[in-house]
Amino acid sequence: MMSNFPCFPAPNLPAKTILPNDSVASLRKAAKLSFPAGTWPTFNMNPPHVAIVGATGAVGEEMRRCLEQRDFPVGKLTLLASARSVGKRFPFRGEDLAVQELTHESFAGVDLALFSAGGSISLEFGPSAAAAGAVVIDNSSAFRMDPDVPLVVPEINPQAVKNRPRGIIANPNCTTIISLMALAPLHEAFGLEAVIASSYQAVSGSGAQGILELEEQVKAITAGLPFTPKVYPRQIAFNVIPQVDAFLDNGYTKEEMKMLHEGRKILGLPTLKVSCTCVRVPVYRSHSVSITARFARPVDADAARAAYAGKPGIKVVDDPATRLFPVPLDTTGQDTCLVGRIRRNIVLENALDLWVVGDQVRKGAALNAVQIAEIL
Ligand code: 2RA
Repeated sequence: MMSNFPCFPAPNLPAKTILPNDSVASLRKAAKLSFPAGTWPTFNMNPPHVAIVGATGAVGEEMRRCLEQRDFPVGKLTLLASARSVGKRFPFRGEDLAVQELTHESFAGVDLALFSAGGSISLEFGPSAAAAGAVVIDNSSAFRMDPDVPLVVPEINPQAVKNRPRGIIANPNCTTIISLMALAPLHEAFGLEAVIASSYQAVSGSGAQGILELEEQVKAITAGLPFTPKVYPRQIAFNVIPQVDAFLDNGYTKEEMKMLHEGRKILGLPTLKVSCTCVRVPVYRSHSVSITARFARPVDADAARAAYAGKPGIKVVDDPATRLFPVPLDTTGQDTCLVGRIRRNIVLENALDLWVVGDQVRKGAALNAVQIAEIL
């Protein structure tokens, strides 16, 4: 539908695995999971019956693609959505699967349920799926701060998947994931203490509606026609909007406070300080985050670049001499987050400035969920 625009949909991806399977093995090793790749001890059946809840949404569709591209061992795939989507069909491994209506009875026989249909659906149906015996991986914010629900980025805290008393594992917010992909290796090397960040968030973070609003406004403005913003509080075309999600009493938005609360939980740093300004930008896909991070120990740019060596899912793209730095189009449709503009901050002691970019539909949502399933 967005064919007039060069960056959406995401470029065609290779039919097969993007993140090599040895990366799955390295994530499992990091999680200290000793069983060999290709076995799935969590599930009684091998391969598992997988359900995607919210299968017609942007993230639900990307989950289906990730399962296929990464050769996730799916015995059966059930696509679930609201009644109005029943009958829509989607391809999966050469089959044409019909969407079924989500009900509390949908999870009989399901081993793994990937949820991406919003917080209220997760709250209502997640516990039913878990009660039916499925491991639930939830992309909404509904359970993220529940102490009995692990909040997992597989490259950072894979071991947390093992402790899931409610049978539910939460996928963090996209901006949190992308920021932490850059911060976690630095934390390991230098001891993270405080973060000040500004995000540049793509309209696909608001789902198909956000993409449509940007496209329609660009068309209307270039044709000299009037339009009324619907999804965003102000015009998003040729503009930036310093509001993502609802405002809270402290003047921050919910999205901004997620960086603090989720960052603390994932990194296991209850005293981590985070101040964030989240901004919506007229980019179709991939979020960028400008970060100033203060550490316990001295840092410099070379040591920071070295800290990323061998870390899965994050790559340094950083050579000011040749104007090499990551931009959102570089990560669109890609699995790896890119970090650049790494420099010592000249205001604060032991602090760095950096710029990280990642595809928020993939690593910020669908891919992260499938990676969690891979290490169960
Ligand atoms: C956004 N955080 O970009 C959302 C997507 N999860 O608005």
